[in-house]
Amino acid sequence: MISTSTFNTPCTPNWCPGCGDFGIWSALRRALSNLGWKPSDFVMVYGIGCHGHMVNFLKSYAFETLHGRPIPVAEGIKLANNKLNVIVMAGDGDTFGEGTNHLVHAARRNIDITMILHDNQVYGLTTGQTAPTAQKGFKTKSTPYGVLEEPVNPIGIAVAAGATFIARGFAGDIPFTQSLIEQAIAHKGFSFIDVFQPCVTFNKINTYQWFSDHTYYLPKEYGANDRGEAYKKALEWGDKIPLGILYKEEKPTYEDGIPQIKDKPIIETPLPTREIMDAFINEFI
Ligand SMILES: Cc1ncc(C[n+]2csc(CCOP(=O)(O)OP(=O)(O)O)c2C)c(N)n1
Ligand code: SF4
Ligand SMILES: [Mg+2]
Repeated sequence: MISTSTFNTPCTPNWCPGCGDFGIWSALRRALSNLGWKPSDFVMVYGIGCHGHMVNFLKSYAFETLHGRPIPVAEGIKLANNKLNVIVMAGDGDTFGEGTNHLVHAARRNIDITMILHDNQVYGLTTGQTAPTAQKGFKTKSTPYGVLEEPVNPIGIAVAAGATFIARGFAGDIPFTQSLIEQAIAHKGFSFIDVFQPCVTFNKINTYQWFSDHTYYLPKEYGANDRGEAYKKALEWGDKIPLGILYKEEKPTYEDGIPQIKDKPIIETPLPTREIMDAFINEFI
């Protein structure tokens, strides 16, 4: 175990006081410290949103991508160097307003990356518009009369797409979320954690109190090994929203199926010889 301060940078977080992003940041630093990782042992890949500001506050290799595109960038990094541990931080707008397809394909591919969704049911960075996860009737500056559509169901999508580790955490319970992050990282394959992350500035409905009142922890007897049961859990909402590991399955990863990276990663494979390169280039001259 190493100190959580190992992952600090000279920058002080500029999230609004009380933002749930602080809880996720703390949970992640504690998990990394428990794993004994150094900042050079992993790559963080961020989307664009308040969550993405973490690129400045967490010391590691990192890439802040385009809005909606952290997953494909993370997949590219993993395939270029499959020895690296890759963690994606994404917003709910980021993931489901733009780029839902990336989640679906990463899940069915079972590529070995960990994804942590900052689920605040709103667009935080752009000052409070409706996110696809927002509940029906939620009033924001982009839907002043209330949202008309049904919200997307992040867990339901992950279950249907074939993710092999699916969990839900809460930024208000840091030790619990830390434990989920540790288990997700330890899992071989695509792991997805939907973390309820109160946006104290733009979402006055789904507050810390609201989440505390409306969630429960899955009991030990819940096996987390039946995709059908996990889907039933994904549909639980309202007064009874489950937290914990909803589904887990051991399965070969996408990388396991690529013989070219079986012995060493692509970055350690020598480039094609000069002659081959020249012949290729000459075709275009
Ligand atoms: C391609 C593209 N589309 C839209 C935007 C504008 N934009 C930036 S952040 C954001 C929404 C952020 O919401 P979310 O992903 O939920 O992150 P949060 O700020 O809540 O953490 C939008 C629409 C952008 N930067 N790039
Ligand atoms: S706007 Fe919301 S999500 Fe963004 S930093 Fe403030 S509280 Fe957090
Ligand atoms: Mg959001």
